[in-house]
Amino acid sequence: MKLVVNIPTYNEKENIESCIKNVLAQAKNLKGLDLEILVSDSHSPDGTGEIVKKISRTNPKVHYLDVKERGLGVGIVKGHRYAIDKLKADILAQMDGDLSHDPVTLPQMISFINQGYDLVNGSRMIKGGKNLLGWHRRLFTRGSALFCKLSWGTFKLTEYTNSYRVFTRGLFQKIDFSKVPWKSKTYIIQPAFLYAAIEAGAKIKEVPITFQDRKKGYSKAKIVAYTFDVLRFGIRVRLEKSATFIKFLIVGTMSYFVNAVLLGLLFRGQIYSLKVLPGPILSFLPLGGMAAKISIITLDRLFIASVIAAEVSIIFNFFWHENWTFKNREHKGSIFLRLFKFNSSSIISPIIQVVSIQVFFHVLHLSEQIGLAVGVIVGLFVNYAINILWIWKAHPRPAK
Ligand SMILES: Nc1nc2c(ncn2[C@@H]2O[C@H](COP(=O)(O)OP(=O)(O)OP(=O)(O)O)[C@@H](O)[C@H]2O)c(=O)[nH]1
Ligand SMILES: [Mg+2]
Repeated sequence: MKLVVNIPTYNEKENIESCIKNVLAQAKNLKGLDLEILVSDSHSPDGTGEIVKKISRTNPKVHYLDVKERGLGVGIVKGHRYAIDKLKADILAQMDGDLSHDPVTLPQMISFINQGYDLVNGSRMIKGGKNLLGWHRRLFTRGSALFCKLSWGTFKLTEYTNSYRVFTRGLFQKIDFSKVPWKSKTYIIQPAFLYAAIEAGAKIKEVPITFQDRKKGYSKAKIVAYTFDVLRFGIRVRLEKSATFIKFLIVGTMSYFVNAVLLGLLFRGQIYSLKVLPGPILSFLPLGGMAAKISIITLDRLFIASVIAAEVSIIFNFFWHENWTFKNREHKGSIFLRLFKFNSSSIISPIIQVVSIQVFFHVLHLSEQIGLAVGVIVGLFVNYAINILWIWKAHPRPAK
């Protein structure tokens, strides 16, 4: 198994040699792994490239890649691609080249990859982690993390804007980079890559790290522009997520109309109060007393019509969710199993409505109409949750 540690650099001549040395020193703690380093440099004018090339001439474990263009994302993405294609890496790691990230954490991070995690995220914000930057940078880190949590809905993840990560080749290859703004001049690649990993279904583990302030060289971070990018990215994610929910509501409304029209035609030959057929489609079925009974249920025209209309509307609903609302989510297993799950979960909403009406009327002594309205809304969210957690489970499928 080969681990390639990708170190993106721009003007790091004072740091890069020590950084490489510190990473290589971890080889003894990474038994069974072939550790190599790739410096993916944006053609630094300060001579970072010459230093790395000189080291790589005597040490075959150290590689230099000139990615030419500026941008942390360019260094990261082109670096990992090179590590996979040319260096045949199985595990990919990335860290800053200014000694802010301590390679002593690498063995622990790798151990989680060996336990089956797809991505290990170095965090300054879990127990044991430290952020030794100045107050305004700490504020940015915390503020961005809170904003990402809220806009992405990922409350278990604590760290979003740090680069120190380890992940599998398989995960990297699953990521849809057309949706990742990796050519940006800010560091938006850091949260955007993490989000893409979540979307690709990555199993993620966070480990505490200490983030040292750089001692030498200068910062290339553009914090104001980066903040705007984090905000813009979060809003985009939120809108995309809401788009699914809006589609869910549209399909729900449409299936109500399917249900209503069909009930009208089967039972009366009408669409609402508009007469369209000479008589009910189910005119051959009796109404009331003449019909067969099963305990308290009368199997008359109204009952049969409402069951057929409800079932057709459920199938209509399912068809649109399958091919539109949840199109990009995982469609595992047989379509009939999903249809069965959808069918059986459709009963939950009316149950919630009935319970809510009872509670509002009898317990809270409020109008049954309020109970119904609350029940409908709660039922809607419960149904949505069931759909995304049970039926079209897990993560969107990466676009082809
Ligand atoms: N390949 C490449 N790497 C970059 C570029 N800009 C920054 N980097 C590297 O990305 C890492 C993080 O950049 P830093 O300037 O340290 O940003 P920061 O860690 O947020 O800020 P400070 O630590 O305060 O300087 C460092 O290794 C930089 O050399 C770039 O345009 N291309
Ligand atoms: Mg730094």
